[in-house]
Amino acid sequence: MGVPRENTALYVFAVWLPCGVRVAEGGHGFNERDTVLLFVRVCLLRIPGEVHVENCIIILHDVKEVSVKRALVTGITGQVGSYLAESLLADGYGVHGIVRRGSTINTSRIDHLYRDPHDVEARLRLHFADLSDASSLGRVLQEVRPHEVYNLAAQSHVRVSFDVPEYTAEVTGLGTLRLLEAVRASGIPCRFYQASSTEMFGSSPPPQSEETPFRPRSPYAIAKLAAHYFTINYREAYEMHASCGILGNTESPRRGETFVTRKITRAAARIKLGRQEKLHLGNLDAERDWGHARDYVRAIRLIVSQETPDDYVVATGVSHTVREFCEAAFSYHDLDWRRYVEVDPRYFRPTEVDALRGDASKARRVLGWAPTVTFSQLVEEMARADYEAEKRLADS
Ligand code: NAP
Ligand code: F7E
Repeated sequence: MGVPRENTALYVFAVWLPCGVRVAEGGHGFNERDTVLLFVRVCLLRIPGEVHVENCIIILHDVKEVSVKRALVTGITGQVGSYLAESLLADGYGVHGIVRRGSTINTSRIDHLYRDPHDVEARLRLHFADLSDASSLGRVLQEVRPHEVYNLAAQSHVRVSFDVPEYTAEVTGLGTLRLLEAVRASGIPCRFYQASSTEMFGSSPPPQSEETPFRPRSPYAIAKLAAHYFTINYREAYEMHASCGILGNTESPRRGETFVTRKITRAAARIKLGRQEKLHLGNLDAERDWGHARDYVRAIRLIVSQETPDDYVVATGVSHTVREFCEAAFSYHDLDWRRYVEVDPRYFRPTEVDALRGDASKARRVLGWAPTVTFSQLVEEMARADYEAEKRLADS
């Protein structure tokens, strides 16, 4: 059974006992009528007492054509992947996520979406694979035969990319090529989304639009740029429906704890609760355009839904310094950030990106997209979520 396939029949049915009692009803999309009968059997076994299917009269009320799409998401356990999975599931998609094997289970961001795969209603499936392993990508593609592929997986930390440059190029850069090649070789006519980044603009001054020259300043940005151009090349060479979203800094309460926003909101909450004394940061003058992941996932879905594949900058157009973020996050707790924040040069980067502020005019014009969450709303939501989480820990 599992995830219904595209253009399968939706059987709306009821099951009656010979005595005239209706014992089950429902509707589900399956490939074959036999499967529906199997489903009915499952329903019957769930009711108290033993009932034999043969003793029932199964009435199929209706058969409708439904279209159930399948999406394959790499990086589903990450921040953006979790919001994207929510959005796709809400729209009725069968969502297939690629997860890599770790020594501990790493699905906390999507646990609320997960259902036992034996559950006939489960529409989220996870597959072990890795962007560094081409054979695993080819296998999952063949198993899922997706209509849409979202490539969100990456070694996504800029500072860390200076420590593991080769690995970053391998996964963030070449990993994208492996996935594109696996899609091309499979012949599956799916749409492809690449998670590009405004980090690729590097030292080009803001505002940065699709026309701004790329001047990358880190192994991460260079790897993302390679992935960006691989995607464009596959679009042009093989007429793939492949698009890139050049996203600005994407934040939310689910942001990784070592990115600056979350590091600040988490520390502010811990300091408020007496669980931490100081917060050590690097460059406080850096300017970033911070937007909410949920807004940006809306843009990603719009990009993929366009008839013609293309590339779009997705950003709020408003930037703030790291210092201003500190001020806002500590103020939420009525704290003066200057008493707690200390600069530690160990967090400086060998080459820094001074200022990012995206110009998303094209996304507004073509996609009709606009952000809804302001800077202060974002900081407040993150500060509140971290306070509640830290409070629970303190109370336990
Ligand atoms: P994230 O939270 O760091 O998530 C990264 C995801 O990639 C995780 O699910 C991670 O799995 C997975 N991954 C890492 N290496 C992998 C590998 N070798 N094979 C398979 N999966 C692997 O990042 P995010 O904030 O959600 O961002 C999503 C994407 O957008 C990334 O590509 C990022 O570079 C890009 N982007 C992010 C921003 C931003 O500000 N957040 C802006 C522009 C573009 P584990 O959970 O197992 O680690
Ligand atoms: O740093 C400064 C740091 O690590 C932001 C990724 O999602 O967005 C992200 O990359 C700024 C930088 O994000 C600390 O020097 C100061 O100037 O939160 P971040 P990032 O480097 O902008 C882009 C668009 C992506 O695509 C990436 O995947 O904050 N900063 N002190 C610090 N940064 C960190 N992490 N930690 C500090 O202590």
